[in-house]
Amino acid sequence: MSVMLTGASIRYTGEILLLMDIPMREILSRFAIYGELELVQPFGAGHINHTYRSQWNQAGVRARYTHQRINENVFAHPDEVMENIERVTRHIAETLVRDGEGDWSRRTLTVVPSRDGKTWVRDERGGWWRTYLFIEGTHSLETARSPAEARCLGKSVGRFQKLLAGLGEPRLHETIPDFHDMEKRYIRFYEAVAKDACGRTKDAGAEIAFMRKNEKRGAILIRALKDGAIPERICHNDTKMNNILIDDQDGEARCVIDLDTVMPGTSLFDVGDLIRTVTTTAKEDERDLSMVAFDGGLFEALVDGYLSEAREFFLPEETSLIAESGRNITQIMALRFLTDYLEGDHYYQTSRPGHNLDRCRNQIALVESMDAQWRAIMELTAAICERNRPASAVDSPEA
Ligand code: ADP
Ligand code: GN1
Ligand code: MG
Repeated sequence: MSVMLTGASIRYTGEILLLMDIPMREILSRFAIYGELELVQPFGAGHINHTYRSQWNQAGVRARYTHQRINENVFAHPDEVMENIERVTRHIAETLVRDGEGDWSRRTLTVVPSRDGKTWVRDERGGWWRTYLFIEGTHSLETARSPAEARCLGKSVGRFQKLLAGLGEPRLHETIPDFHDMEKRYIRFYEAVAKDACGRTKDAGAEIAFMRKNEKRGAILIRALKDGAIPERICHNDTKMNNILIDDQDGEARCVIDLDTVMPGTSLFDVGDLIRTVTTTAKEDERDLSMVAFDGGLFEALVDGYLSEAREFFLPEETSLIAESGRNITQIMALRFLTDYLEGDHYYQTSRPGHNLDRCRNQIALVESMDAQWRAIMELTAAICERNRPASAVDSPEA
């Protein structure tokens, strides 16, 4: 048997692959995968789930799969997460096939069912596992390197939202209730400050002060949604750049992944998270804050790419909040990293002491960079929106 394993959490003892003392081979054998398991290793750089990639010999052909243990600390109802993902991926696949799109199985995630026909498998400790086809010939980015990359990232999310606009009833489950509700997140933040469970507030004085000062504007998007000023739509809710797979050959965005949080929200949550991650050339946890700066050229290409698809459904009320969405989601992330730091790093995977505080500082620096360029950002946004006015507005005589 030629099984190779890498990664600290995996041990190989005799015939059994052990992942934190759970037999991995046994878990994988319960998915409808055929052939001989050759290799399994930790994979990817997500903050939430535990991701692995396996390799199989299927009658002489190599096939690879992605396996994930769903983080139950984050998702209280993994069955509902999987029900959403099942519906969303099926809908996208059916639409792509109907529209005659080639290579469609690299343009959407494909859930591999268990041998008893479910979308998940539960291990002996009650953990929830799922399997997807591994999308070959792609990579994900941690920073955008050119306007061309930024454009294709924006376009892929616009297209993703457009595809999901056609998903019918019932409403998707809210897999994390109040996920982008800044008002509720502030309540939890103040509780964390008051409790100071780990004695860390003393190291985060400036960051706590920043959050206090900017509380009001932090709620702009969620208020607009709650007040009905912008429509509810199905959105991804986690469109950071490394959740979009890029084709190794042509550099185009192939597939939007990490679908755990696809649920009702506003399209602007996704636009904002794109702006947060694509318009700075520093990584999210970069400690050298002089490298964290908003880049107008990347912003222009990103939003232009997004609107080239989204203009079909985007409303003027949404357009007017595009620039604000970037600042808003960046502020939300600063607040979430800071809260997790104060609470003791329970939510995000961290790999060094103070990692969440570093991330928070980085995000604050990005908000400040946007603030410093705000006038230019607004002018740029107006020009991009003018170029991407919906076809109906361009055609109508009064427009
Ligand atoms: P998390 O929720 O922890 O962020 P993701 O679903 O984003 O987990 O997966 C982590 C990483 O694994 C991704 O950034 C991507 O690089 C890789 N990945 C996940 N699913 C696939 C897939 N089906 N094909 C190829 N790569 C994948
Ligand atoms: C998490 O799962 P991942 O790593 O793609 C988080 C996002 C944050 C992001 C910050 C379910 O995303 O909300 O924006 O980290 N996902 C969840 O990097 O909380
Ligand atoms: Mg991810």
